[in-house]
Amino acid sequence: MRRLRLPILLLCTALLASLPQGTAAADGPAPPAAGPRPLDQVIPAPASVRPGGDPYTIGGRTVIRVPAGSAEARRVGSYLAGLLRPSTGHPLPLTTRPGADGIRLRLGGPEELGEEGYRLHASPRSVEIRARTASGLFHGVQTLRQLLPARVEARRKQPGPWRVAGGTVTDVPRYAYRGAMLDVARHFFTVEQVKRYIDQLALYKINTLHLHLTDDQGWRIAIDSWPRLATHGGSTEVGGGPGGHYTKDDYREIVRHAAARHMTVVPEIDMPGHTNAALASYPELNCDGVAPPLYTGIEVGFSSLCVPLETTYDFVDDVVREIAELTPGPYLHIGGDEAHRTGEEDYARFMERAQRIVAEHGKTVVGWHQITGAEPAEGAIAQYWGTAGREEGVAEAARNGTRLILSPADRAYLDMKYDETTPLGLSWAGHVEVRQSYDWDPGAHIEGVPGDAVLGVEAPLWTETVENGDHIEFMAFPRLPGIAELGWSPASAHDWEDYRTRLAAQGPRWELMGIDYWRSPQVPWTD
Ligand code: TNX
Repeated sequence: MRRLRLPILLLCTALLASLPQGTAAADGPAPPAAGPRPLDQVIPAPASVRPGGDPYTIGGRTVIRVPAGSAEARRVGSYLAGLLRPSTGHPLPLTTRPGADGIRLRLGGPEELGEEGYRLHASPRSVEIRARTASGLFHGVQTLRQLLPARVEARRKQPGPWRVAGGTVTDVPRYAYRGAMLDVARHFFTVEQVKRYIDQLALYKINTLHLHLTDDQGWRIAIDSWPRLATHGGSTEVGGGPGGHYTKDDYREIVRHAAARHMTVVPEIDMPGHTNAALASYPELNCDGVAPPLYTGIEVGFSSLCVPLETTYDFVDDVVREIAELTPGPYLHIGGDEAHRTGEEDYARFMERAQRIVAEHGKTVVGWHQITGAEPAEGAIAQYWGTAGREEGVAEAARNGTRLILSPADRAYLDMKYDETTPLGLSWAGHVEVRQSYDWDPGAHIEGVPGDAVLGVEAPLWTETVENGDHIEFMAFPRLPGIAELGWSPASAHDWEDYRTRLAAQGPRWELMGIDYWRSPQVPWTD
């Protein structure tokens, strides 16, 4: 017995010492060990921080006050309680009774806070989060979460204190669209895996989940009017595994889970290329009437819907209608990339009709930036995935009103290897280390694009080599928070040295969340 005690004690001390108390960086002065985390030490960096006054401490008598009469705001309060109760061990009851103490979520505030902004004010009496919308409250809650010690992420009771530094954070996003894309076509991911990723994205104020639902290797969503798309087209994946597809109820569950985290789902049906799974499911979609075999390799650009065939547009109309019905959000992504088997004129013809069909079903078109080679519909959004930063066609479309989502492959692609040792991923756009993915400005990235044409940023995760949840996390972390910061924080907050220190402090949080991340040598991890 006696001999065991010392090692256990040492282990506990080491464990406690490894928990972040502030933001000690390898190359910066460490704040006092017991001090609360400074208000600016969160990701994305807040737009404005005014530190001052004594901290707030969450304790056994803390209540969470939510506004009466807003079910949405109350749900944000419940979400916060669900985060804090297991690790703090405090009851944290929700109440609509007004009062000056506790954690106070309040609706209202200056117009400048907009649709998603919030103001967090901490003093010894309370932490108040104010916003004009429940989404703003939700983002404020993510800031509060990051201001607490990393061990708040543990699902069992941890030692306090649970302090929030005194002062005020006033925060609004730079861009309205802050996305992450998951390719569920090359490899299929279960509803639970997608929900877990949504939970992780929410921590960084990502507000859009783009699901790449169809590709050559798999069709992943049930379409009632064309059932074989899912049952046959979804029956395998890269490498020949069993694949799978979402029933409509599965998909609704993903949309619901995302909405509860103030995230909109953008479904993508990739057309006219990347359609082998559909062509394999229905011979009548092929120009020669012959269905090709299912495909489990990773080549791109070899398939195309048959542009002259009228059946093609019946198919597009049915699919878009059924997908639009499942989609509360405004956008429907129609792909349009790498249609190497579709002639230029056919491509323009197809895109013109496909865009019209999307509009008829009440949605706004998003397409990969190749759609700027056709005539983009009014209000269309193009997603740039090039590597050159020069793309005259894209710039011209932007000057003519097409809005852009930026996902430059050599910066934002989460499927690129970090370096030559990365066991997963591709490298056609080069290696993308943490600094490379963070250190660029979406507002000035493509020559000749007016800054206000940029709707936002997105980090796509293609899954040719990504087979399970651990793989998703290893490729997304630590790059995803950098793209999230580019989407949220003002350009004036951009600073690699400061960012990498803040990023380092996320490591212990990820460990407690069970996230297996790449320990990039560019980041001064604290343990
Ligand atoms: C290009 S980017 C693709 C995908 C691949 C990806 C792999 C784009 C619109 N198309 O089909 O999965 O590269 O990095």
